[in-house]
Amino acid sequence: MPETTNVDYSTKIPNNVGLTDDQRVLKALEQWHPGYIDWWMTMGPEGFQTSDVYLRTAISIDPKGWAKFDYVKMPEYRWGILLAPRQEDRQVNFGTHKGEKAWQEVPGEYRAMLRRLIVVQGDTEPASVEQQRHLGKTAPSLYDMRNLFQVNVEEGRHLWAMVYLLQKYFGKDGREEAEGLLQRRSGDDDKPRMLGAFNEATPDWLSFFMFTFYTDRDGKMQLESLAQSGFDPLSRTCRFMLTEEAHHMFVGETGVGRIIERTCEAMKQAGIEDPYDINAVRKLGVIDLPTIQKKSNLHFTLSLDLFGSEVSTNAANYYNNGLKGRFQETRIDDDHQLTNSTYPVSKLVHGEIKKVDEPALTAMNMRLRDDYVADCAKGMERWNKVIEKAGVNFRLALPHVAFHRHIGEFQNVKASPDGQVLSDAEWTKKRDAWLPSKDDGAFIESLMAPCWERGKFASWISPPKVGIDNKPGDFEYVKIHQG
Ligand code: BYC
Repeated sequence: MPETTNVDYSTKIPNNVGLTDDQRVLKALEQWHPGYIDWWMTMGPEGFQTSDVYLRTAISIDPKGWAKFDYVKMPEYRWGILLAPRQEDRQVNFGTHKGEKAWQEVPGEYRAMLRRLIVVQGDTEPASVEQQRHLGKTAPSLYDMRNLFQVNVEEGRHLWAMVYLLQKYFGKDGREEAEGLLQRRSGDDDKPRMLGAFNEATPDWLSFFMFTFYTDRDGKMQLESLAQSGFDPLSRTCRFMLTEEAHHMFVGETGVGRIIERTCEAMKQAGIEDPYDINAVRKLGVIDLPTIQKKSNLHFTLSLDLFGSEVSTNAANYYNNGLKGRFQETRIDDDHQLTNSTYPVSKLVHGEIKKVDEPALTAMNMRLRDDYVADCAKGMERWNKVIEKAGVNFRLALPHVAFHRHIGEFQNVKASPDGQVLSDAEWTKKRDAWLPSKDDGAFIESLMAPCWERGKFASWISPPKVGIDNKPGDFEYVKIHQG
């Protein structure tokens, strides 16, 4: 079957890339498949591999009807290879090759760079599944459990998407990299995942929702930039992945929003006016707003690190060579080459944080991060609306980009959430007021008891406004059979 908008289900690996006519790649993927299943069974959602989960599966790349919903046992999910449709006249839209026809094969001189980008992207997908594998056991409802598993199977599919590119376009080294993606493990001392945030623990559901809000949103920004790539198969792959990514951020935003809503509601019912009366709020079995702020600080800053250094020659090369663009590159009104442009970058100058103009080409990561921060701020405003509507006197805020950083300009700086540079001792004294403390972790953990009855929700989270696929509130999103 040639490339099409419909997905060919006759092969073991559903696809719209004509795998039946591409026996070499089909064989390579079929050989990789058992290792993937083995990884899924050992590192995927723990304890629910035999449960029936109401999942959506991509069946087409037509935006109007791309998914179908049904009960599926996760190991039987049809992980497919789906690329957005090819645009015949697509060009390289930026960098020194601007105006050339988009590449259908890997340009020899950029092979190593492209492979690196694809491997880094690919590595994050299984990492997040590994980070979240224990969460099913403490799911606050069947609805949330189903959303967790939906996110997990789709991250699995995103791994397949990157592995397809490696197997199809990078020969022997591509096959080795595909193996490596199944070998590394989140948080492992000897063979960790590649990027910092993907080696952190996701110990509880508030972390999961913050992760899907902040870290999946980095995923969105990075995929948007790779979707601009002059290497057309990468662009098409990322464009389809973005369709699925939207739901992951929905899960994060509404998850945190529902926790906030429940906290405010419980405070109002109990007549608690002071959001900082943490002990009184916690006694109600809900998560106090200051702790939610600290969790937000943690996940936001870990995600900022994922943008790399503010000033980066890697990023300049990716752009110059037409491999990775800016967020919504084609909508920006400039020359798309940026040889003479500058961009303001936050830097530490004589002990003060200032904006300094840098060549726009080397400031690519900073620019993408600025777009990201603006997108996060909009989501946070929606959370603040929930608090405001409940009549609670509290506002969540994003910390300054110099706060709690491990990559780039501010990695050796100790700054407060409002951007004041502090001594190590001052910072350490305040740390637990700004980031989750051991006690905060223990309190949240104490709330993490499973709530698996149909239509029921844990004490600390409100029900969603609407069900998935418009299902009613008591729908059995997961039929639990624990093996
Ligand atoms: N941790 O010039 P620099 C997602 C390394 S999330 C560890 O500063 P560059 C998802 C860097 O690799 C999106 N190492 O940065 C979300 C380099 O190493 P080498 C994932 C780091 O290269 C949720 C060195 O430091 N996709 O999809 O301009 C669930 C100097 O690099 C980190 C991508 O990231 C870090 N945080 O930018 C599931 C897109 N930061 O080469 C999925 C592809 C930097 O010297 N990746 N380093 O050994 C990229 O575009 C770039 O690699 C980065 C780094 C933006 C990550």
